[in-house]
Amino acid sequence: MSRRKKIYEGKAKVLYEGPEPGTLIQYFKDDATAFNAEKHAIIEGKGVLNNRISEFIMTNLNAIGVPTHFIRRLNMREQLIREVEIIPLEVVVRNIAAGSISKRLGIPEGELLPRSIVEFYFKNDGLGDPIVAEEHITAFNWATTQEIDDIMALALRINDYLSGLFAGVGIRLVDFKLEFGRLYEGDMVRTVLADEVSPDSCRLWDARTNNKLDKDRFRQDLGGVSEAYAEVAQRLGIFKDPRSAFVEG
Ligand code: AIR
Ligand code: ASP
Repeated sequence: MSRRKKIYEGKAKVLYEGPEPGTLIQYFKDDATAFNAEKHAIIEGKGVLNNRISEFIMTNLNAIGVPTHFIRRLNMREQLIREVEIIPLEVVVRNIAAGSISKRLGIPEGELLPRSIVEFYFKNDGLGDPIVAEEHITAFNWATTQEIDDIMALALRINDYLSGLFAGVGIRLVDFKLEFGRLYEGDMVRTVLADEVSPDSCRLWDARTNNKLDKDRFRQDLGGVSEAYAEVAQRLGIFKDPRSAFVEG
């Protein structure tokens, strides 16, 4: 990594100044954190896998007309993205009960939800990303009513597309987290998908065995984290030779 300017460092990624105004470089680290960073580890190769998986998903979403911040992958750990103003929400879409909804509402893990549910969390590490209602979002000006409508529509389209994409490779998309940003183009503002879509931000279960192929392997100390991520990448057809997932270059 060179002397280029660091714009932001998160738990699993770093953002650097991009080559042109309005662009940034998103670097994927091997760091994994959970439970508001109380738990931390380095998972060798995770950054490389998430870079490739997120590239694949963002490229496919762009192709079906979902606007994203993704421009192109630069190398094994970096991608060129458009600079956006991140909307301070974590948008979670759920198809099957797991994680916090099971805990909060007592719905057994694995139960199919009556319909897909979209939830909003206030993106604030200090507060542990609390769940919020649209009332809070608009009252505190985190997003406008129009932006909430756009986010809802995009989140459900992304859910439909990704559910099918994963089903096609024998994986159930249990739930996932999205982040959106404001893309300023002249005097226009557009809501676009930002951040990443990867096994760090999704729950992915093998359709046959219900084996977890996502970050819950780390959260629950199940082991085989990078192997599970590599399995997801391989099933999506990202690597012809799965061993190449672990070769950097
Ligand atoms: N998520 C939420 N915050 C950070 C992440 N990665 C993702 C989880 C899970 C979904 O959002 O990985 O796929 C719902 O998480 P939870 O903990 O609310 O059940
Ligand atoms: N990565 C977040 C944290 O550090 C949340 C999670 O994915 O569990 O707490």
